[in-house]
Amino acid sequence: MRIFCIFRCCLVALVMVAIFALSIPASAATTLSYANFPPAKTFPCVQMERWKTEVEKRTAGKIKIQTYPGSTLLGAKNTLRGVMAGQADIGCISLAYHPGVFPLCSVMELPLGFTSSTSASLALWELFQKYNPKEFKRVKVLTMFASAPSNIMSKVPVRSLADLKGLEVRASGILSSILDSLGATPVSMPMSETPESLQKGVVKGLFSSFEVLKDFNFAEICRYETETNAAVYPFAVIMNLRTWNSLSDDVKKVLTDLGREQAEWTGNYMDKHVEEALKWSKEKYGIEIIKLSESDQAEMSKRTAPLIEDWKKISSAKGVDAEAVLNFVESKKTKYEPSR
Ligand code: DTR
Repeated sequence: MRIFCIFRCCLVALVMVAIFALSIPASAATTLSYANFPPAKTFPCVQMERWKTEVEKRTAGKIKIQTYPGSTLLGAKNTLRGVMAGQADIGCISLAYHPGVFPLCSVMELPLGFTSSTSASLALWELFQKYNPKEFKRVKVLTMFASAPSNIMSKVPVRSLADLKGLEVRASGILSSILDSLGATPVSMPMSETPESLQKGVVKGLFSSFEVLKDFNFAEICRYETETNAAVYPFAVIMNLRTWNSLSDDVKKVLTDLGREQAEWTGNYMDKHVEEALKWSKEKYGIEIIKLSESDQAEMSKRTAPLIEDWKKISSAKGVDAEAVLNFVESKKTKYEPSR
């Protein structure tokens, strides 16, 4: 009887251990949070979801990414601080929302004549790789990319530079200075605040890449699209340093290997999406595409050129070898621009 009792106790204990062991996954995945400011269907968030899928696949389930689009974890202007402080492990930032903070990489906000997001994204990523600028020393940069070139989307037609005079147009960073030099009245704000400002009439238009016509449905309110093919907006995807240091070497390698690939993927996605968005906007809202006259285009180049000199002065004062950086970006532009 006693032996039977001991046997029964052992059996129960064994079953309990087995149940416990089965309930623990072989190795628990680490979940990382990723904050992004604009709505889910815009390009910074589309690239975020693609990055998440690739990371989860390539780390074979070791890493899970919890994404937070639409400023649900951190907003446009506090993502940089929030990631440094560990409120999110990863965040996507638009450099133009932080004037003066990125003296070297802000070169990409200048009117340098990039005509595609792909070429600008690759140039930006390689610029970062070459200089590893100290402006990013408090975070780990995972990838970078740039928007497509910026154009004016407005409620009233802008057929010439004269039409732009005094018009309130939304932009950010050096792109606001570009508008200023063209005679507009720039109103600086993150993209996430733009829909409301357009609705309320605080601004009469915006200066950004054309894919927002569809992704924010701006084509409904801004029926006039003036091609300026002006500067792009640079972005960085950053990680908290403590999070980065806690990752295993194989995971770090996956993330490192993905950096350039992700920049190129995002550029390609963006360039194709701009075309789709323009087609959609023409069909749905009959938008008008306006081209500036050659003399206005020449005037634009003349008026915006001093911004490059201003950037040289400002960045040199912060220890940047401005001339070398500009030459480097020019050489990448020549390498990656689609031949026309
Ligand atoms: N206009 C720039 C960049 C940008 C272009 N498309 C989107 C979509 C969502 C957010 C930002 C952007 C900017 O505001 O940063």
